[in-house]
Amino acid sequence: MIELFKGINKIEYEGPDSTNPLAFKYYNAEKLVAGRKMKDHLRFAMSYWHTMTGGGQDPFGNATMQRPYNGLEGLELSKARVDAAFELMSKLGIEYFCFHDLDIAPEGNSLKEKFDNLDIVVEVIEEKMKETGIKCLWGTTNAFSHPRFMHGAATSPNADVFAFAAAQVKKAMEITHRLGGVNYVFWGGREGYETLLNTDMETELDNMARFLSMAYDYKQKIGFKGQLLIEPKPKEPTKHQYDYDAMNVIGFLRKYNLQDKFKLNIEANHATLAGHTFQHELAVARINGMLGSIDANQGDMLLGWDTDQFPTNIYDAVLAMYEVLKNDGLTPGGLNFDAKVRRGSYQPDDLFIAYIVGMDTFAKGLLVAEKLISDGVLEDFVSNRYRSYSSGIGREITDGTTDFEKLAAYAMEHDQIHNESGRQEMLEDIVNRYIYRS
Ligand code: XUL
Ligand code: CO
Repeated sequence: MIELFKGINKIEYEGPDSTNPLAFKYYNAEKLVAGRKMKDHLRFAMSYWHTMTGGGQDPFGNATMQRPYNGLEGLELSKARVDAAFELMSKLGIEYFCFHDLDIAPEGNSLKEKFDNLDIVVEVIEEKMKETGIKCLWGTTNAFSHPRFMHGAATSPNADVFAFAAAQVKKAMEITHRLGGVNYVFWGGREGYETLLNTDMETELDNMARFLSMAYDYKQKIGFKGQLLIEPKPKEPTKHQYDYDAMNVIGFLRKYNLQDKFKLNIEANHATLAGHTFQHELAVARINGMLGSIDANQGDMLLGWDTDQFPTNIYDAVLAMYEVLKNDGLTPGGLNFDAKVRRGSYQPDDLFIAYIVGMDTFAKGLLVAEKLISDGVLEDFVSNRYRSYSSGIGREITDGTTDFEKLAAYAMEHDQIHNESGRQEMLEDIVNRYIYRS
């Protein structure tokens, strides 16, 4: 095997005191945490699009990334990217990858050519998977970049586009199945609208449900066992995306009786764009039994768009892992770094350092969250806060043995209300202490 990322060796765990930027400080793959290996809690994945395909372009400037495959084109480029991807994952000890159909092979001049290209590259990927033991966390379809999707894919007013997108998902699902993928993601890149002046929202939503329902039927037909996931996002690229946030998607799935067929892939930066915390979105998915997988990244508090930065915020990582542990893990989901290095961080070692800090942040987040849970500090406080529902009138409310007349009679006798402090600052102090010490 020709080494592409020369000068970068396998990244090792050196512990919290290490100052080596190319070493893990907290991520110790084999370390047991609450009876499970760290790597099995975290199930880290590489995003093919940001890591291999993205070049650092932004609306004001061209690609900046210095990559070993720069200068190549077509299938030659795709194959070199496969080599680079598997070298990077092996060196970082990342055991999963996620991909869009368009990330791995050139678009070609026809649908047939597109599919032929995919078949060629998938064979190369399959070989590499065998050689390295690296697995596929999920596949997905890019039905948003090409101009044909300017008005949407499954929600396009043009039925030919609906059919094209169906053909693409069919193929991408077959590939994911062939590669042993354990999930399949639907992110509705252009499934939304710009103005209701030209949009029949009811038809578009019905069509989106029809599309997802046919996708599920096809999954059953080919015996693909992967979990289907929907990734909510409130805006960008459309002004209003239909899969706005977790609760919105859950409501949509329930309306069309699809709730048992799909789960959610929650992305941190999408949560914040929707005006929620990452933890909020994870908690909504979890309490509804729909937390499937995570796109781990972070946004910028001062910017209103999806900056897809590598996650470095320890506070958010702790609270995210708190939800993951309360969900008893994510399997078959994982933590996909849907993140890209900043445009100025153009050197190959920047890419490794970015993954390292993301992995370390979530490893530390896992350690802190596990301690918070095993000590029960937050859970005990919360359950005590709701104790009025375990006996007396509260118990009658939860048991469904009371009504408004009985409640009103009770309130007449108990109208001098006493509340207790919510102790938010005390709890924040506890979380801080666990971060400092764990
Ligand atoms: C876009 C986004 C996508 C999905 C997969 O914001 O997050 O990369 O994760 O299509
Ligand atoms: Co994403």
